[in-house]
Order: sequence, then structure tokens, then C-alpha cells
Amino acid sequence: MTANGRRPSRLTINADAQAMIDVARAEGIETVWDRLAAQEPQCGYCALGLSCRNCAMGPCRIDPFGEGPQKGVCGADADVIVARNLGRTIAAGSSSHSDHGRDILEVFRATARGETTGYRIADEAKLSRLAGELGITTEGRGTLEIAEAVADALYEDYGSRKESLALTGRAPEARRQLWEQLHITPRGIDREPVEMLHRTHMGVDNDYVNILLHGLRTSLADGWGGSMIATELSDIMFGTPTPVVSEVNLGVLEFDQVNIAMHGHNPLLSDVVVSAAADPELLELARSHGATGINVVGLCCTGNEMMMRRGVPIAGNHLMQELVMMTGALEAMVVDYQCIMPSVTDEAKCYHTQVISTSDKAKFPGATHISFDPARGIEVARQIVRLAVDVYPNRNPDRVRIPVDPVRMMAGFSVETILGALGGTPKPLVDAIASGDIRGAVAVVGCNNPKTPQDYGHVELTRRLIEHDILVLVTGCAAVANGKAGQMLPESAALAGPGLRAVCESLGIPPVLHMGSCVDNSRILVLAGALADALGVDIDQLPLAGAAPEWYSEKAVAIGAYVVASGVTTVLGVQPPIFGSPHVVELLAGGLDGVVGARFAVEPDPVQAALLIRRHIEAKRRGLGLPAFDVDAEPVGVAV
Ligand code: SF4
Ligand code: MSK
Repeated sequence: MTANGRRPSRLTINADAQAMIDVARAEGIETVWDRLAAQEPQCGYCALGLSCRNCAMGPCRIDPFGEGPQKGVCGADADVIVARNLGRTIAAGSSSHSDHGRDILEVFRATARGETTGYRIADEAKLSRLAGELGITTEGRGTLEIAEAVADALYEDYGSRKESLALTGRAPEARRQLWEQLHITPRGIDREPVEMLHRTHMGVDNDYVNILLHGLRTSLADGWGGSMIATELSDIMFGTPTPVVSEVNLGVLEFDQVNIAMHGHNPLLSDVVVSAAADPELLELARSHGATGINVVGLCCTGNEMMMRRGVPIAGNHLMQELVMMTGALEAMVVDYQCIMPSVTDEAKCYHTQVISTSDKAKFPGATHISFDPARGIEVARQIVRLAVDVYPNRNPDRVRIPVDPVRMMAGFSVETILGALGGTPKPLVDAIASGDIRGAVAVVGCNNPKTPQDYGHVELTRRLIEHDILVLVTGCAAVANGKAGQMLPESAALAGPGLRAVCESLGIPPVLHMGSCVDNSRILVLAGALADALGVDIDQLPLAGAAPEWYSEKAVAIGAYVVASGVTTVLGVQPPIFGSPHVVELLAGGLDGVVGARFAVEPDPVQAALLIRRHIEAKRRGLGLPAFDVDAEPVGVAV
């Protein structure tokens, strides 16, 4: 099986991935691209969102050509079925982020109560600020007492007794009023996805507009709720990121060290594993096995969390999780949850690699399960590192191939860091936007998807935006993609247009700012809110846009929905399963603009997506009375 015989250069733009795909083919190891080819052609009904299996009268499907059935057994039409499917996808994505947030909250509260080992309050100033925001008195109280009160207040946001989530107070007043008018103010982080599951049960909400509006509310409970809590508390426990230079791609693996890849999303375990890897006793054990050290690297968003706060190098993004094992140099892949392909245990069998699962809610047959227990955090971390070290003698040196040298990249751009670099206020950024040195800002976020050449969408779109003086903010796999492409160093300012380049050079920052993991898209919401407040407008009036060129996950759909509901138009590079309902498409890609001031667009070609985004940004500039270009009047030959 060889992905329909397509050349590796058609599957990914990266030399390290291409080399490892060659290895996989030579050794007969199946990868994600082979499995995609085996699935083709994929189900057309499902691709259009027109299939439903919400009850046992079905499964049902609607004929998109109008010749076959136009209603499911219950009478649901295409609009209802497409909207219900999308609503459930948003609920799943929101729940994933928010449950991650709850895990952090639980450990945060246990730490405040002295019930954990290996954790502490690293950023007391941020804790105080958050306490103030939540109306918690800090005077005369110790750090841990304040932390426990903060935890208790945030637990309330997960319940169903509130009218609005605490951190929605960070959104501009006008945006909050709009949410109120539309009845989409998120009330409870758990409540909204549960209500979505209820509404989409057979015979409940049969109005597609009503379902989709609740989809926005559900996503807002993620962006301004579960994800934001995950980010805030991770910063408080592990440190608010500051600029750091690290390295990326498979070249971060070491030939002569015990290599451990931390994969998944939650920083709770990875943080203590990084500490345990520096334990002198374990280092001595590694040396006794012939290794010169213990090298912890990241994958996917756990990798982003570790790079942002600790400068830990990152081996790759989503589509590298299988290929990293084909280096033959990985002793252990330690996973928590989300975006971890079930296939990793199959590939591990072809090598000496141990897959170690750690979350009791994410088990992998074939993996060694070491249950994560925060009360024994550092002890569990040592156990994991010891297991990896003990595997090292099983490595076959003849099969080790680390195909490239690593590329340097800069990370660590929290909102605090960005505003700090600007002198503590968004005003210099507002001034640069007003003068036109920076035309606007775009959040390029989301995953890899084997349906598109890996990283091409992220890298090409980003490059075309920065060269037209648009600041790019990245998270998740999009950040790793841009890092690999060498677009995330201060010297990468040379790739930017003259205005953006001058701003970056004066501040010593890259034109593409790494803001963290998937849950850290909440940082982008906070920054957008601060910019809107500085200008005295709502977010939808700002020259901003979002893009998810290679998204695949339910979480990405939730992110796109809360970004749009917050007023930022978002361009998707992979078609979502909604095209079976022209009404739903018309609402999401058009009508929504008149409701929340933003909409979705779908454009698979990053060159065209860049053009679309630039038109949008210039239109927003015009709306604010700022100097604006006519993008379509540019002379032929100008790269667009
Ligand atoms: Fe079919 Fe309606 Fe049941 Fe869906 S809910 S499976 S459309 S009968
Ligand atoms: S890891 S959700 S593939 S960004 Fe956050 Fe990457 Fe997407 Fe997972």
C-alpha cells in the first residue's frame, strides 16, 4: 500500500517527512496516507453532511441530487441533518478542550491544597490578576489560599447555575451585548455542549438556524471558557510564556541519547517529565546503558506547551507522529490525549519504541499504561523516564536515520509578552495598524490533514500574508509548520513587507508569532479584545481574520465557530461537511455576517485564501476610516 503511488513530495513539503515516508514504504509500514488512499472514495453523503444515525429508525441519508429521499425516517430534511451534525461536532470539540481545562483546574486546586508533588504556583502576579478579575480578595491572603478561591470560582463556570462565564468579561462591551441580544452568551462550560446533545436528539430542535446559533454559544463556552481556563491556569502553574528560541523537525532527535517524545495536549505530565529527565540518578542510568543523555522532545500541542514555557524542541506536528518512529531513534512516545492516532502502537511494534499512555480516559491497546496521578506527579514522571531509559539497549543502531538538521524557531508570545514588548499597552500596535505599516493581523491555526500536502497551506498562506505586511499569529500544528519552514525567527522579518519588517526589526520579533497550543487560541481572543478596547470598537470592526488551512479535528470546528462568533471572519482550507444544505452554507458563509459581523469562507488554495483575506482586511480598514488598498487593482506581476 503506497498512498496510491503518490510521490512523498506530493504528500508533504518537508524533507524529514519525505525521507521517512520513503523508509515506511521500503519497510512496508502503513501510514496515514496509505489508510486515506484505502478509504477512497470516501462516502459522499457523509462528506456533504447528509447522513444521520442519531436514532435507530435510521441510519438515513438525503439524496443531494433530489432524486432519492429528501427526508429521513423521522422527517428531518437536509437543513436539519446538516445543522445537527455540525452542532454535535462543535459540542465534541468544545468538550475536548474544556475537559482538558478541567483536568488542569483539578490539579491546580489540588496544588493549592498541598495535595500534589512536582507542581507549584509559578506566576503569582498572574494569579493575583486573575483573582482580581474574578472579584476574589487577595489582601491578607496567602498565595495558596488565593489559588484555592480562584479554583472554586472557576469550578462554578463548569456548572449550570450562572448566567454568563466569568472570563467573557474580557470581551468588548459591544460584543457581550450582541451575545445577549442573540441569546448566545455562554452560561456553563459543560451546560452548552450537553444542551447541544439534547437539542440534536430526534424530535427536539428542528430549526436549523436555532441549532446553529446554539452551536455558536457552545463554541463560546470553549473559547472564553474551557480553553481560556486551561491557558490561564497552565500559565499560573508552569509560567507565563516569554520569548524563547528552540528547534524543530526530526533533527531534534539525538543519535546517542535516550529520546522521549511527549505527544498530546496537556502540559500537566510533560512538565514533570522534563524535570525528571534532568534527574542525576536517571542520567547515570542512561549512561550505564551507553547513552550520553536523555532528550525530551515534543509532538503536536503538548510539544507546543513545552516549547512555549521551557524551550523544549519539537519533533513535528500532527502528521509526524507516525514518521517519528521510523527514525529508529525513539525510545518512548508518551501520550496523554487528543490527536494521537490509534495506529501509533502498530508502528511502535516495528521498532523498539514503547508507547506509554498516561490518561485513564485515553487508553491504547498495545501501549504500556502508567496512570498519571498528580499526587505522585514527579514519581510517575520518573517511572516513565526510567522505562524509556531501560528501552535504549534495544535500539538497533543500523536502523537509526535522523534525516535532517533541526531548524531554529522562536516561541513564547503570550499576550503579556506581546503587550510587554509594546510597552505595556496595545497602543503601538494600534498605531502601526492605523499608519498602515501593519495592515492587520491573521490567526493561522489548526492541524494537518492528509487530504492536503502537509504544511503547504500553513506555510504558503503565512508567507503571502507577511509579505503584504500582515502580522500572523500561530498556534497548534500551524505554528510547528511555520517553524519548520524557517518563518519564525527575528531574522525571518526579511520575508515580510517593508512595514511589518520595520516593526519586527525594531522589536526584535518574528513576523509570525507563536502563541501556543490549541487551547491557547484563547490568547488570540484576549488580544483581539484588548485591541478592540484600545480602539473603542467591537472585534468585528478590526482588520483581523482567522484561517485553518489544514484542519481536521472536531476541536478545530469549535475553534472556528468561537472565532467567528467573536467577530473574526475565518477561512477554512478543508471543506466542512455542510454542503448538503445550501441554506446552512448560505447562513455560515453569508448571513452570519449580518448577525455576528463575521462569517466562514472555504478556500483550499492558500494563494487564493491570502487574496481573500487581504481583501477582507482592507475592507475592514476602510470601515475604520484607515488608508486602504484596492487589492484587486494591484499591477499584474505583484505576488498575491
Ligand atoms: Fe433518520 Fe431522523 Fe433517526 Fe436521523 S434522527 S437516523 S434522520 S430517523
Ligand atoms: S494538535 S487539534 S492536530 S492543531 Fe493541537 Fe494539531 Fe489540530 Fe491536534
